[in-house]
Amino acid sequence: MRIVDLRSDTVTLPTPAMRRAMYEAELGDDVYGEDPTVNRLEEAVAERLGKEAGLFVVSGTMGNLVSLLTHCPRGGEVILGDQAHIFYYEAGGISALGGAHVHTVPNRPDGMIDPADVEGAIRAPGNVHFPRTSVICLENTHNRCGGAVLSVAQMAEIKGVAERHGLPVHLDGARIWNAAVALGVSPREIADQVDTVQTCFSKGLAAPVGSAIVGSRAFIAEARRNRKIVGGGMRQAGVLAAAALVALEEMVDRLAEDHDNARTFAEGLAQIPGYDVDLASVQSNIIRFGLTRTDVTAPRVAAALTAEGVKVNASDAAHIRAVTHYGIERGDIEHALAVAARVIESVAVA
Ligand code: TLP
Repeated sequence: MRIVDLRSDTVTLPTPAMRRAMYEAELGDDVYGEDPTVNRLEEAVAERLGKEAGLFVVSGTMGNLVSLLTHCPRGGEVILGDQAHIFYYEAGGISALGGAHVHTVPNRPDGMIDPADVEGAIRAPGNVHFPRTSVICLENTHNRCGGAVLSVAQMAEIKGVAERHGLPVHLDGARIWNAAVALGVSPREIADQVDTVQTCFSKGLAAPVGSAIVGSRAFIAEARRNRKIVGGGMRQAGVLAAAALVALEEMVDRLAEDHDNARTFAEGLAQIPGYDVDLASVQSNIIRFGLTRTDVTAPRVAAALTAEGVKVNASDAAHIRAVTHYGIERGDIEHALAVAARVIESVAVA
């Protein structure tokens, strides 16, 4: 059976250039700061995002965790959207391991959190009853909001609130590269609106493993210590950083193809009776869609599509997520649409 795997851009396999770079990578012990390839990657990502320093970490989850351990003392408060990946999908790590107190504000469908809500969530300093607000988090592109892209102006509004209260802003920029391509701005312009960024090489950029945190030199020095605490000090990690360097150098511009494929898939799906697609919400490589059929749930349709080789995930009872990525071609999208048309006709009532 032909398989079209649209579950996530995390399923991407490394390119031939990545495999070669991994084989040939110059290595050393990174806990001693002696892996030249890791050092090169950390400098490259910091430079691209306009920050003083970078730190290579195992995963996006570890990048967000280490960043928030660094921003937020135990009992300190993290303000973030109620649809944030950090809130939803990171196993509560910032509370379990960091003792952070989480304060959510509603995410709008466009991925934004209302600046007035954020301002209202910030605790008055000096009142002994309150936890102390430590950091505000944004996410761009926004995973659970269907890959929605925050504009630089939207991010600047949150930055303005944070500055008035002397607070830092952390960006979960797992897909900051998609955001930059979708907005037609440099990734640095996005990163300029925040103090620290976590970004992934293993999503649309197709590296097998790895993320980075960027920020000021002092922040990264402290984050390096926190990475050690969570067991993330790696040794000859240059084998992984080598692939991430290729990802940065060769895989950013092609994200536009993934965005085009996502749009084609969404437009095709919108033509098929039974699927409910808000085309305006499809802004990058993620398509989050619902159903107009009321007799079946999203998990049931997702399972039926998957059984026919079009692998997708249900994100809740009413929504399915499809993600385009390196390795998915226009022909795969056409095939997936044909399967989608067949499946929605034939899927049985639960
Ligand atoms: N997201 C994964 C799953 O965890 C849901 C996916 O398939 O989309 N921030 C954002 C915005 C993410 O989308 C992800 C991964 C992460 C952080 C965590 O990255 P990893 O998987 O490397 O820990």
